[in-house]
Amino acid sequence: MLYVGGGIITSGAESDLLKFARTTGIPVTTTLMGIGCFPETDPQSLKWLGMHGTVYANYAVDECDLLLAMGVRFDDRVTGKVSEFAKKATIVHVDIDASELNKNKAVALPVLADVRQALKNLNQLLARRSHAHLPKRWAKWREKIEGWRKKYPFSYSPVPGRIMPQQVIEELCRLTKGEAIITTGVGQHQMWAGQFYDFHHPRSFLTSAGLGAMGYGYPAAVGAKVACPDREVIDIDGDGSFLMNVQELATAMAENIPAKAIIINNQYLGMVVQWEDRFFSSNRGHTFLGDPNDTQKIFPDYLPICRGFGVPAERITRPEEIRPALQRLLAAKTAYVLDVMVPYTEHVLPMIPAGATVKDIILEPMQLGDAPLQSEVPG
Ligand SMILES: Cc1cc2nc3c(=O)[nH]c(=O)nc-3n(C[C@H](O)[C@H](O)[C@H](O)COP(=O)(O)OP(=O)(O)OC[C@H]3O[C@@H](n4cnc5c(N)ncnc54)[C@H](O)[C@@H]3O)c2cc1C
Ligand SMILES: Cc1ncc(C[n+]2csc(CCOP(=O)(O)OP(=O)(O)O)c2C)c(N)n1
Ligand SMILES: [Mg+2]
Repeated sequence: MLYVGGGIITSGAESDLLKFARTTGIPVTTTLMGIGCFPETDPQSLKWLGMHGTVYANYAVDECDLLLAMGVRFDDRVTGKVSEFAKKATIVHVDIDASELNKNKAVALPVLADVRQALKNLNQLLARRSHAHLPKRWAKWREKIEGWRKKYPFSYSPVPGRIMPQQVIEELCRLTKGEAIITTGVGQHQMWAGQFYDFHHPRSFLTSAGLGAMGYGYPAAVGAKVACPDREVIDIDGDGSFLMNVQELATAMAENIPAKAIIINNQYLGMVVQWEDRFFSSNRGHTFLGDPNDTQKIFPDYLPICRGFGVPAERITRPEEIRPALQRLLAAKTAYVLDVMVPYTEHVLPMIPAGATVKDIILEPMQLGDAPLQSEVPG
């Protein structure tokens, strides 16, 4: 398995990686920070691994006998219980930072190198003679992975009459053909953006992954739009995260920067709610973001807030509104905000709990029926 990440993007090694993967036929999984360094619609791509990554990538890393880790740092959201991570594999780790080698995970072969140069050298070695037999050699392995891929795709269960967050992102991916630059806040919406949008190019998924700074999404979108005025730039944000830097709407208007935002508005700090539900008996610790005196009201009301900044905004509450609303957002020539009301009861799946292993992977939605939940989100 190839386990590749942010280092591929910083070093600009994506074409060298593609060449190496093609020649050898080795399946590729990325980290969240590596999203886009290998085209996600490619048959060799297993999308991303880790806590909320694909089941098939996690299973493949668990089963593989050789793990080529390149420009990655064995983050705990990827490894879970470190001693169990890729236990059957001989691990080779290529990293430019000596302090990363053997830091979280002791490996068989640490290589201190620029990953771009390392891949170029490997490709040169491979070019010396034909390796056409290599991809065929892994046929059984690929077949096994395809079985997992078919059995465990990213999925969700629609709730009649309600907009599901995943559905909005899937539709956006269809409308933009996976070619937009997507930025995010931190939380459930961030994970769904990574799961349900298919990225083809590096530097297309801008997300605060390591430090996880809520509020990153909109300012990042403004910056990306200035850097890449010809690309569609959309912040897929959470209602909590968007509020943290909402003043940047003024920058977008004052500087005529048409950065768009979609607020996946569940009226909660959704990711924290998910942990409350799963691990703390649904005990709420100030995770409701609405008005406690009127839980049926949508609060804060982003429409007049955006209007106050001179930014056009609309709100949708029903599934049939998704496509036309996204089309209006994409057609807008100025900054634009789409406030999408979604149920707060949805959990990001799959999930490997912190410090656990692939054996503990959660696949099933939670039966929230008897949990002491606050009232449903309006809309
Ligand atoms: C709510 C939440 C959930 C998350 N869930 C997941 C998850 O399920 N899966 C997941 O993958 N992440 C997840 N993350 C992100 C996670 O915390 C880490 O940020 C991410 O996994 C790190 O990616 P990376 O290993 O590619 O390292 P990066 O942080 O991108 O670091 C890059 C590595 O490459 C090295 N490098 C840099 N340049 C070069 C070069 N030229 N040559 C060689 N090496 C180089 C660096 O030294 C470093 O070791 C989550 C984050 C949040 C906030
Ligand atoms: C500045 C900051 N404060 C707190 C956190 C911890 N945290 C991580 S996700 C999250 C909830 C985010 O809520 P929202 O933006 O509404 O996204 P959702 O999970 O509902 O999609 C919180 C509080 C953080 N990552 N950053
Ligand atoms: Mg929220």
